[in-house]
Amino acid sequence: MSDKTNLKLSRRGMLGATATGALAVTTGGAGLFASAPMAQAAGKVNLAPGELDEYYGFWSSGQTGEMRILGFPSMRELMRVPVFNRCSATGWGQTNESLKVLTEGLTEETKAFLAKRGKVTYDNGDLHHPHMSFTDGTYDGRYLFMNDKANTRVARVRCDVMKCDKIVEIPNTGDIHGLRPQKYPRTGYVFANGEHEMPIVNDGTILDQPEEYVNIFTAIDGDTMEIAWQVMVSGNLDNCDADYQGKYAFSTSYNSEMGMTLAEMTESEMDHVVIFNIKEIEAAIEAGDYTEYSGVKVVDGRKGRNKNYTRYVPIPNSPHGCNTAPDGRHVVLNGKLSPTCSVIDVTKVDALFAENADERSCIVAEPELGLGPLHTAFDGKGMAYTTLFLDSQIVKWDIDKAVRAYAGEDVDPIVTKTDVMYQPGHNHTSMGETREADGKWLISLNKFSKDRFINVGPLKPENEQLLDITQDDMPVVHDGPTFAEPHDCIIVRRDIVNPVRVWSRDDPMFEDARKQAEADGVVLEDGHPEPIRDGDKVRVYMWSMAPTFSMEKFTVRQGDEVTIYVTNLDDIDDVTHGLTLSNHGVAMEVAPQATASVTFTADRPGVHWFYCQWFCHALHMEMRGRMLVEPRGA
Ligand code: CUK
Ligand code: CUA
Repeated sequence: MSDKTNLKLSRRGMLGATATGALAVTTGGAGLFASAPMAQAAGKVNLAPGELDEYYGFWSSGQTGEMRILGFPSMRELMRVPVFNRCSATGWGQTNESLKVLTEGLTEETKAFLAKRGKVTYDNGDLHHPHMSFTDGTYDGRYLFMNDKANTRVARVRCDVMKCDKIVEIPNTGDIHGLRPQKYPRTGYVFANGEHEMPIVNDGTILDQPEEYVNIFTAIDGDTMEIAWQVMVSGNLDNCDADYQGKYAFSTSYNSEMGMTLAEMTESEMDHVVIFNIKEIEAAIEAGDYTEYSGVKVVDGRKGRNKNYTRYVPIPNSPHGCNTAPDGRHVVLNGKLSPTCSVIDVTKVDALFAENADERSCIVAEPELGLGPLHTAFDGKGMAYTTLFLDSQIVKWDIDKAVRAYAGEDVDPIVTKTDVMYQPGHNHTSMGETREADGKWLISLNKFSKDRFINVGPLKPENEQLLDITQDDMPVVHDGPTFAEPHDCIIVRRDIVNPVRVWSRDDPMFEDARKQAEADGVVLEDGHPEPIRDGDKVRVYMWSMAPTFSMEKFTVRQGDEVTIYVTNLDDIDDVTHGLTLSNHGVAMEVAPQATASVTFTADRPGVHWFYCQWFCHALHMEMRGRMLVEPRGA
């Protein structure tokens, strides 16, 4: 630990939670704590009440399965967007609108498997990597894409309403991990890494024959969310990124040994990064050089099979993060088991595809940075920031110096190191994954918080720390706990993201509800005074307007399959209603101008209250009604 970090630690210790405040009131150079003159600071962390953030942060949540929206740099959690999880507040996983999203992209085989367990979809997920769509190398505010490692899916969130509108299961592979959208010319493809190897036809014919297993790289069409193509590769795919030319994608790959045990997986000194040649793969699809599995065209890009679709560049053992620099030229592959990062120069990749090319000729730097490099972020000014998991540090290093050192010059690329608390995984800079990286902020997503917060029991939050990278010693200026387990995030300038304030009445999200209403001769906005009976199916159409539902009561028979449609006629900002039906496990959110619906079996005779569970009005408690269930045979 350097003297500098010691000083910083003791300063933090002395000032406790007010360290940031101290920075804000200290002016130019005076006193012990004045290493950070205000004029240099990236901006305000502690916003006054009513002040708005400069950036949106889109956070993953790992095994919680949702996406979170934070105001950044204040780190205030603004919203949770359910995606792969079941949400009690919004009814995600229960409303017909969400169930459509959650079921339509599953394979027939998965649907049949779930049906035997009495389910229509999974209700857990493991969401690691949220990334926004790009146009011309920067975020365009259309969509966010994200992976589910737990159940091998990829989801899309619409940025206009901040709701998930598509989820697709990826066939032929196991456990989607790394995910990145194409940066240029636009997204385009969303690239998704299958992490765990398995037989491509996984029907039990091949079991304990690992030599028959394969790994799969998938390109999804971000506009349709259909699978464009897949590439069969050698080695487990971990993280990926795309270049700024629209030519290549890169995936770090550990376990090139294709081993099953830890010893086997880490046996050789070198693993590799796989480089995908997008034009060549598209040409292969065009020319018919593929095999179709589960309706997807799969190109064989395994090591030593076909020379045009992929290249395997040897890099040290078990690389993890894969990060393209905003300079459009360098791709950093983080060593994990190796204390190094390997740097690819994309201008040297074309030559790799020539015959007899030196397989490491695109590597232009391999700086030794510290223990456990996992992920790297960039400031757009030539500096890279790498998390050191084992050292619990962020190391700032100079890409150009690293390249020169690799070429033999006697220069040290390491600029400075800052301690973080503790064990950082991903880190991220403001706009850092785009051409418009602005070099203001860096967030370190630390896996362990240990003693940083009051104890909440054996299960602890993580700790996310904000570093001001406009200052040379990049001090930590904010601590914030998070629940399981944001792996990754992106920080997007707020002018890029423009969500609507109320739903549009013709939104495709409730198209099915509108069609059903039309078939029943009902206008959704008008509701219908009585339930509409269709055999033992009953449809109830009501509207909501604070503080009432259009129906004070409705009557159904025991055993009826009941669908309740609620259309929220309020078009005032923020007047969200909900419908909770007591003792039926039924609850949903209905935001302004939205329609939402839920289907259940009315199997409990008697009086059941439904009420609005989103506080909407002084008379919110009075916003309620009765469902009367006649006993069977009455
Ligand atoms: S992985 Cu979590 S620390 Cu899934 Cu992005 Cu590296
Ligand atoms: Cu409507 Cu509360």
